[in-house]
Amino acid sequence: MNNKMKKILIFGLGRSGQGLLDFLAPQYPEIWVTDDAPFNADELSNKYHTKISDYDDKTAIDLVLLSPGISPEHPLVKKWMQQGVPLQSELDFAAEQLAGAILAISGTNGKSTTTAWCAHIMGVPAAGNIGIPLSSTLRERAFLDWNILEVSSFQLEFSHTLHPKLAAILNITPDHINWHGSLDGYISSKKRLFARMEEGDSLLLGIDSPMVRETMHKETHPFEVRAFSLLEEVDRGAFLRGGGLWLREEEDIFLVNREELSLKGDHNVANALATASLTYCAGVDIETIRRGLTDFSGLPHRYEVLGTIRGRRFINDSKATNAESTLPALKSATSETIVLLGGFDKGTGYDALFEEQHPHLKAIVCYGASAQSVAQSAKKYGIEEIYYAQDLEEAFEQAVSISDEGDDILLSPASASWDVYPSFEVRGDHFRELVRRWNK
Ligand code: UMA
Ligand code: ADP
Repeated sequence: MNNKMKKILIFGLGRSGQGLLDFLAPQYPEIWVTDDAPFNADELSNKYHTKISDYDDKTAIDLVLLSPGISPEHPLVKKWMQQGVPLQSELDFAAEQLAGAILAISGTNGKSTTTAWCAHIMGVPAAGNIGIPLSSTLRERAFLDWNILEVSSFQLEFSHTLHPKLAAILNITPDHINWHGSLDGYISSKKRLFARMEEGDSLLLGIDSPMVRETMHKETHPFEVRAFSLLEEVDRGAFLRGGGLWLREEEDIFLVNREELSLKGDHNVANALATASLTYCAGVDIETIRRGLTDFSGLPHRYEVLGTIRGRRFINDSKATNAESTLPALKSATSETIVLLGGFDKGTGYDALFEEQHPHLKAIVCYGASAQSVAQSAKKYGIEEIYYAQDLEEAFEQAVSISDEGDDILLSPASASWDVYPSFEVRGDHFRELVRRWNK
């Protein structure tokens, strides 16, 4: 069948669905859409200048394009799978349209930072889970040699054709277990990133992560494997020697000292090592890599210092959506810190937050859907200063009321935002607004 005659259904009308509509609407006389939330097909038809029809199961669909948030357990998805209807992720479908090579970055934490850092050094736009669906950027990619993509486990669940030339798995700790059904399901999904890579391609693995080491690094692969580590000098890839960042290729190449990196903390040294190795493999010269490692300004919502008001420093780390990503914020604290913890519970537990002591942790304020689970873990490890709040606003008020001059008030929730907010950005912006109001 001529591709343009295919009946395509887009499931999900968020960022990914709209990106697909942007790309497909000029090419197709009719597109089917569905979403569990209400929407107006006529308004969409007007907006996209083609016929957008609300899906009903009388229409025989040839291809369903799924937004990443649609679970494989969704009744419609199960039905289509039973019926043998082809299902494809938005990212996979969009990636098939690319002319240039793909550099794809996945892992549990540090994906966006590393993706944006690579994009900064290579001077090309990033897309994918970083917040910009690839489908919405296809038109500007026709002449790009490289496409830098942040890829999530959700996007990989229905990935059958994605073929990166360069890929990285930064680290793996349990995440999104509710969604994938099990840790094995989560890891299997991540492995799809390199399932179609072949000789001549290169995979970079963060081997300080035991799960990456055990489930990916020990395996034999038909393509080149590099590694990065803060703890050992790797055979090929990037490592830390003394306080310096090094590449190991045909020879050892010194990059910069860790103090020169623009982003601080061990986790960002790891992100920098990954960035350096990936950009080197993509052909960037060492001087450009060195410069980019020292002048990258980072992303909002990742340990973003909002300012100091009446002696209290406010930090927005809304992107910390699991225990392992909140840990660096707690470890790097140098002032008494009150941390706001809570949100949508992904079923991965909070013990990792408190297993080691944080000398500057003054109090925790637990709020939202995961409040009780967070508090239970904290109690188990002897944390005494535990406060409770219904929502972020109440948690904020609670935190300022128990704070003193010189304290840090840190939003680093260790939970997804989805109990109340559509995204971590909206949650972080709400925190920013609360700080702004308190400043009056
Ligand atoms: N919807 C349904 N039924 C469902 C689930 C969703 O109808 O069961 C509908 C919603 O009503 C909504 C739409 O689907 O209209 C939302 O689709 P979506 O949840 O896939 O979200 P998008 O707006 O398309 O954003 C997605 C990613 N979101 C998720 O994976 C949940 C964004 O990642 C990504 O930036 C964007 O595509 C562009 O690629 C966000 C995220 O939280 C940052 N990712 C997770 C993470 O990083 O941990 C995986
Ligand atoms: P992701 O896109 O994987 O969620 P981000 O770069 O957006 O990662 O960072 C999300 C959160 O994780 C932030 O709070 C950040 O401080 C923390 N973080 C960043 N890099 C790492 C890392 N390598 N290991 C653990 N936590 C990290």
